Amino acid sequence: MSTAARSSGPVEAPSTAIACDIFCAVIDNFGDIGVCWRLARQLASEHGWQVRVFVDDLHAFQKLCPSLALDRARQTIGGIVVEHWHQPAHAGDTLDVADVVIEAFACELPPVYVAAMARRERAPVWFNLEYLSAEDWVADFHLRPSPHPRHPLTKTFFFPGLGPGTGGVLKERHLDAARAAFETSQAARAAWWQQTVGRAPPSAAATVVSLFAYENPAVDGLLEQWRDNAEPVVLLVPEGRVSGAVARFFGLPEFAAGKHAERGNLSAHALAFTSQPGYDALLWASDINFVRGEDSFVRAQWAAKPFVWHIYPQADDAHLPKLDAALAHYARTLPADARDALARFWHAWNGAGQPDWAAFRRHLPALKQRAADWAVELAEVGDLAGNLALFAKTQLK
Ligand code: TRH
Repeated sequence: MSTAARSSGPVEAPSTAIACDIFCAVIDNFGDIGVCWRLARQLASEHGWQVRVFVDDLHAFQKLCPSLALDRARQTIGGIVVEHWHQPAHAGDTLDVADVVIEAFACELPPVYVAAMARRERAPVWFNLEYLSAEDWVADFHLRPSPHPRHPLTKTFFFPGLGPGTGGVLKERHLDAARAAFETSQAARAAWWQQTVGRAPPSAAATVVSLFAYENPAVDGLLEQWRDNAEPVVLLVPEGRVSGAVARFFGLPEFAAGKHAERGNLSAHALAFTSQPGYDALLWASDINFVRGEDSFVRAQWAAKPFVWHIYPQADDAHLPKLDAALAHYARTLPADARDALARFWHAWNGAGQPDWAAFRRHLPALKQRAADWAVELAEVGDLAGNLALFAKTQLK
């Protein structure tokens, strides 16, 4: 274990704790740093590791971690050292190589750092943490070693996934208890509504929908269907890429945090982008969650509510088989008609056809039950941070 002088992790003493460096290059959006920060916090708080995060975009990071200072090259947040990483050469002020090195999403490590890894008396455990995919091939490639072409180092591919034999997805130990505490406390929910939109919770007849998505041509038709819905729909929209379309629908110049608009049976609130724990509460407060990318997609599964996924679009529609692979897991035990309605709705939300809210809504009881059952099934794959920590420890022995 590292005996280097680092700021201590919150659980174990610095001299015994495993030191871990996570390198994160933000491609766009929030998922890259969202996943890395969640992993960092879990490795520190649940496994007692001393974690350092190298990240090249503090602005994206600050959105989901408001206490981050934008002007500091190095800072410590909740026991985790955050380095503003100036790619590609920068590797921290001191070349202090960790026991475990995580290269997130195939970002390239600084060559000077890799050379220092090779010089280290004991080679670090080196992971390439991949993007999440529910496809079957993932289990075959998970934990495959890849020897470095020049240095005596081996990189291990760590594949998140939704099925057995994969690395699983991130899930904090306290998460289910926190969700249950929120869901069973009328006072907590009332306080959340008051704080978030300045109102009491909507009536039980209303359907509460959270909407986190990329720009999406299907949203216009869906807003119309919600406007014309027989029962009230309360829409909660964190400020972002879909906000422009919502503003246009209501004839507003923008739909910025704090704004509220109504048409027919649709009542919409624009929310400020919150911290990651704040986003979980939004998912728990809603009946149906529209999520995107990777990390919010996972959080919606732990929220155990029906959800609709806007997958990150890739060139040549490479994302479509991934969408279907996720559906194959998630919808596996649904009755055929509910499964078809869900698949049609997800496909429409991702560019194929028009979303049919009435058809989706008709199957809500089955979708709710499946969402709850799926959260239990998915937990059986094990939490990603725990799976990674366990593998690293076997290598460090
Ligand atoms: O922001 P994203 O679209 O990120 C994507 C994906 O990660 C994708 O795989 C990757 O290739 C691409 O970026 C470059 O969606 P994602 O993954 O859901 O990340 C959003 C993060 O923001 C997640 O950690 C939840 C968090 N969040 C908050 O903390 N507060 C909020 O108010 C909201 C709306 C989100």
